[in-house]
Amino acid sequence: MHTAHRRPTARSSRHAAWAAGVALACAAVLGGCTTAPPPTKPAAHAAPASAADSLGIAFVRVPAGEFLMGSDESPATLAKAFPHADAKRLVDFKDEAPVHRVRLTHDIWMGATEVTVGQFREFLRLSGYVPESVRDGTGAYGFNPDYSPPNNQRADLFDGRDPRYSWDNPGFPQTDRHPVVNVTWNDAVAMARWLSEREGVVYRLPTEAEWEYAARAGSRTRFPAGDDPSVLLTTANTFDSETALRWPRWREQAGAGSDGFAFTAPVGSFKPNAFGLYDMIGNAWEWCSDWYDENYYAQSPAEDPKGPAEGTVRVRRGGSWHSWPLYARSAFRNWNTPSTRYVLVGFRLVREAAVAPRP
Ligand SMILES: [Ca+2]
Ligand SMILES: [Ca+2]
Repeated sequence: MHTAHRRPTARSSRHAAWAAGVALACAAVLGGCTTAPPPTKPAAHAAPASAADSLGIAFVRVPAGEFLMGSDESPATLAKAFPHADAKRLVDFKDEAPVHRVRLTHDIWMGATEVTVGQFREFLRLSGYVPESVRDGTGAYGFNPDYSPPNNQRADLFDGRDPRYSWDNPGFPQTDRHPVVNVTWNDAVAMARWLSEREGVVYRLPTEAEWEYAARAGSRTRFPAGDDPSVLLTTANTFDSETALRWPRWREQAGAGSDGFAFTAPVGSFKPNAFGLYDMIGNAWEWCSDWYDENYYAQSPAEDPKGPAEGTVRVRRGGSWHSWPLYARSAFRNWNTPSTRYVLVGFRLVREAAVAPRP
């Protein structure tokens, strides 16, 4: 499983790698207006705190700034904070180092929430776009109470890949206010491009650096609300005692109580972070625009890093409703191929703000 992490292959993902490892070891995420965000001069009267696009997606302004990206916590330190974690997992976070200073030179508008099922549905209706999981006929993944991960050779956590599962059916109830999942990186980019053409403003996925800066919102702790995994129970939707009822073998990895949601939560169910962003941690993983490179941090530019020029897998961030606290840390990096559709993975969009004149 660790080899798979170091050398991403066309179908590999860390999640699948963990699942395989766990299985072996255990035997193993309408309406609105068309108001365009104004140029973001940081004058008190100039820029509102939020705006909405034509699909009703609310965006909040994330100001330009600097932060320390990544983590260099040692396995020993992590072992103290996550005493139930397999020691082999704790050496697998070298890609989070070195901690390095990153400067983001432009304000951006970021989706206050993950893109919802309702917003994605409206995108499909207006654009005629067909999601990759439907177009290629192979479907997606889903929760099936009768599915037994350890007894399946693929060692996946969920049933699939099967045409009966899609963005519209991950096997558990989703309302239009839940984060859309089972959407590929390509689907997310298609939605951003369509919105860009429709509104004449650039929409895109966040870069990995923008994502972490936005998630941290000034924090340097493991999680935006602190270092102790218990903070997740009141601030994010992750793998908790409710989720563990369906996956009891990982009960020890779960949070020490319930966060109120066994599966996805309606977006915005928890308090926003200091930038006014909801669910950066947990609920649905969020696609980023970057290619993934485990060694990228050692060589990335200090200003507006955009990831390696090429790669085979795209970054996703933040953990999901099915992520253990260890994997819901602000610094944790994960990835999948651009055509991966999975029951835990969604996205949020960035709207590029007009650039204020430089002094
Ligand atoms: Ca939960
Ligand atoms: Ca999220």
